[in-house]
Amino acid sequence: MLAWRTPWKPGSARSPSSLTGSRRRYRTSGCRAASPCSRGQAASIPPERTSEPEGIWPLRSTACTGIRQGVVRCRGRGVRAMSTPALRIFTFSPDWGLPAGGPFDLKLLAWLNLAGIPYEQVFQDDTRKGPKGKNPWIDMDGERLGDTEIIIDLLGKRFDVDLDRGLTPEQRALGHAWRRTFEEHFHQVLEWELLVHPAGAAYMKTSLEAKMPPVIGTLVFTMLRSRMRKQLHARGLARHSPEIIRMKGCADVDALAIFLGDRPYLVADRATSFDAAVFGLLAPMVYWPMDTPVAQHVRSVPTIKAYVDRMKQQCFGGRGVSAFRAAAA
Ligand SMILES: N[C@@H](CCC(=O)N[C@@H](CS)C(=O)NCC(=O)O)C(=O)O
Repeated sequence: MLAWRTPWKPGSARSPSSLTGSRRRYRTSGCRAASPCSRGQAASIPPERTSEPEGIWPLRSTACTGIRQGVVRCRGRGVRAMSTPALRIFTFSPDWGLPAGGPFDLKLLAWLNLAGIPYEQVFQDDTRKGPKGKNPWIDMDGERLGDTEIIIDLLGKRFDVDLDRGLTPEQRALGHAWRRTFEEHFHQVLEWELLVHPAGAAYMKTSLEAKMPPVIGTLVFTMLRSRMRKQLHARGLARHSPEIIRMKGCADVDALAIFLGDRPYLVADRATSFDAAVFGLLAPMVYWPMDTPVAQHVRSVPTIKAYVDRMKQQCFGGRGVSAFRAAAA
């Protein structure tokens, strides 16, 4: 069934972020639209204006022409095929058999695919280009927006999709706690293994040197590693010895494995937004080839490996990195 949606009005709850203020109408197929009573259940985060003054952000001229090969168009799976806002997702390049190398990229892409929202993926490895200096970010109707939690909240309202519809307050609270654990603590462990641990650092150095001119690649790696060390020291994790860091990371993984037990998903019998988040943070470690200690542990726990494989299959159809690269060519 098709339904005309009310046009966006500035300040309305459903309004995403369009700064154009146009009275455009969007058509959606209503099959997955949230029922009126379920709307607004998701935590509401006020939209932020993040667009740059005209002329400063050379989005089309730089991001697109510069990395035209890095554009993948993903059609929604049947939910919205009509006139939809132009939605571009800026992520790191694909790696490790995944459609993007960043955990928060994977979270957002998984959520979008589960929600059936069509988008265009643009590879952009330079986080400084994002509105918050972090990957990923989106561009929708000309407005750039960072932070996956805010993006998901806004897109959910804009497209009337709530993957967490029907969850009890307790399920939401539990999902929230797991998401925060992995995004705020486990993420630090992931970053430490990727850029500070010798095995991760060696991989990243080689990878950057292969992508960039010789001296530049080495320089970028050195700057990135130094910045990450400082960030992780400020946040606390890098003040510990490698052994303590390993134990802290493994503790998150073991707790999750015990909690999951035979459950296919975190808090429901279907994938929710919380699964998208936890999957995003675990997936790089499951599939990257480096033998860093926590990644090795993640891969060795059958419950976790099966959970991540299940989510990957469901969200990305089990495609390998060559498929993602080929789609972008
Ligand atoms: N809370 C943010 C976190 C994003 C984030 O931390 N992205 C990392 C990559 S995984 C990043 O861009 N780091 C670059 C930096 O901190 O300089 C979100 O949900 O999007």
